Amino acid sequence: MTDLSPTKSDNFTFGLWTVGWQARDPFGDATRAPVDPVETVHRLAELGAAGVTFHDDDLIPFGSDDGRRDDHIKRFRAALDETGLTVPMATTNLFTHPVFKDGAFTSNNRDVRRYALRKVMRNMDLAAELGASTYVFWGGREGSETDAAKDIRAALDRYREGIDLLAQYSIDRGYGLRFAIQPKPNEPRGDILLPTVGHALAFIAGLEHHEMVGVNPEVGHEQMSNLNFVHAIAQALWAGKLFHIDLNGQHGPKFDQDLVFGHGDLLSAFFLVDLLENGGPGGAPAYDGPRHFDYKPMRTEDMTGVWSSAAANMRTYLLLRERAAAFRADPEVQEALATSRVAELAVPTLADGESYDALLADTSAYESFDADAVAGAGYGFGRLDQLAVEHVLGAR
Ligand code: GLT
Ligand code: MN
Repeated sequence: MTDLSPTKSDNFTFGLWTVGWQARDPFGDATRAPVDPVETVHRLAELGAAGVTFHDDDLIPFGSDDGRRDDHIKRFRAALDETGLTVPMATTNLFTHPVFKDGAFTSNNRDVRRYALRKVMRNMDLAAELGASTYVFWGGREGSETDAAKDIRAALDRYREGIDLLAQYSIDRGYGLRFAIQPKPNEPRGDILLPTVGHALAFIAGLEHHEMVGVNPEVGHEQMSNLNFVHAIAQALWAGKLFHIDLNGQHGPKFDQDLVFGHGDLLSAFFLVDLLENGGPGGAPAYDGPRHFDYKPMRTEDMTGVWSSAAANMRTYLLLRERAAAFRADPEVQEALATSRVAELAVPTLADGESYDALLADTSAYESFDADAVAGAGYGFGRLDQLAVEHVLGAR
């Protein structure tokens, strides 16, 4: 087995809010004490992570005056310098303070929308200063509980207005940030705008600076809608829009579990890693950005469990990467892939320069095509699936 100690070249990153989650839930109080971001940086560095990400309020408690703000930033910077950890991504907390109870960019209250934009701009300044290249937008409060109270078309106009303005701000200030919109179907709102990767991609196409906006899909968020996360990532890659990714685990459609990566739908996690690392069945260019873990250590755990769960995310990813490499290298898998005609899908359906007239003239395509005979042949997908399962289980 290959070495499974994470190194900076694996490009694993964590949000401050992940290991720092105090495990408050709608039914119970915190089970853990706050964690100093400086400690998080040191711990993550010791564990082999490459970077750390944050919401403005994770680093600088909401309401801090300028002096306190500077102190928090100075201490954080010093920890980054000491450890060599980077800040590849930052984001804004537009959901915790009650002022955002009806959303931020899409609140019915215009003053809240203006305040939200200012809050983002302020943290974009800091993100750029710390060298971030990606800015995430998770609109957890952008939504509604009742269709009586929200004009969804107007909300989408305001969402677009907000992202357009902030994109222009990044361009004018020379920040070079790329924006990544993070979909989620529900929770905390009853229904959230831009609920899936597909919705987000469609929204992005209508933005003024659409070229600098992509998606930040999260495993559990798509799976909450019973959608196939690997398909979502493949479509985002296909569209050139996978700007960032949030890895975690989820057991099907229920509340957002934010489990350790792989501790949910393990087979999907395997195929995801295979796609990111090897391009999946198509062998197309893979993702080369941070492998960002957006998980929550279980509420039952103490701090020992917090740091071991952080390590577990990286170890599980590396195990799956090793398993995916073994799967791709297995001659029997290669033979099964050929039997299943997987590579044939990459061949255009019409020949180079062939017109529909030529297709109409090709009697082998229709008149003499034996549909019943072709229908009778199996594709062997079950054998491939079993080979994948055996590789995941370490049986091959
Ligand atoms: C929050 C949410 C995550 C998002 C974060 C980014 S915040 O924890 O549950 O899915 O990635 O704002
Ligand atoms: Mn989540």
